[in-house]
Amino acid sequence: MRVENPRTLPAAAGDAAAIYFTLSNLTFADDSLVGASSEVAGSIEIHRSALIKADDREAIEAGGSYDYGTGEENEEDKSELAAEEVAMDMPVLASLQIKSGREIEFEPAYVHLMLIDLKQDLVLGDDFTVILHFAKAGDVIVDVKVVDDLN
Ligand SMILES: [Cu+2]
Repeated sequence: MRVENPRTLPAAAGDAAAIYFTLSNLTFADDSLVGASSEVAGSIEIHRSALIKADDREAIEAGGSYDYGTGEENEEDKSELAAEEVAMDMPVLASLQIKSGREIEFEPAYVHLMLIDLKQDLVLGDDFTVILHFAKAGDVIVDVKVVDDLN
């Protein structure tokens, strides 16, 4: 599994925060992200953005075969979308399939990991560790950076 550019926006202790990155399954097996954990949060959930068009939801849940492409959403300000996501009630996914050879972009208006009940402030310029749990690949340790611009 390869995780590129893991990032989040500044946030305050007690709040929630969304994490974004590019996930690539470089293994020869289909796999699933089944959860994540971090010392900075009470829990971490896999969220599907409520901003996603209803027609696309089924494809996402079927296993990372959804081609989100370069739709109109991408041209909007991602940081703004991320703030919107944190304020929303978002559907929780029990797991997210990623097929062998596939890449999934975790990004605003698509899917993200949500840090619930932050134990500390996330300060611009800081970084922190998140462990991604995969059904087959096991644990993958990720260093998430706190940025002011998600693009
Ligand atoms: Cu969320």
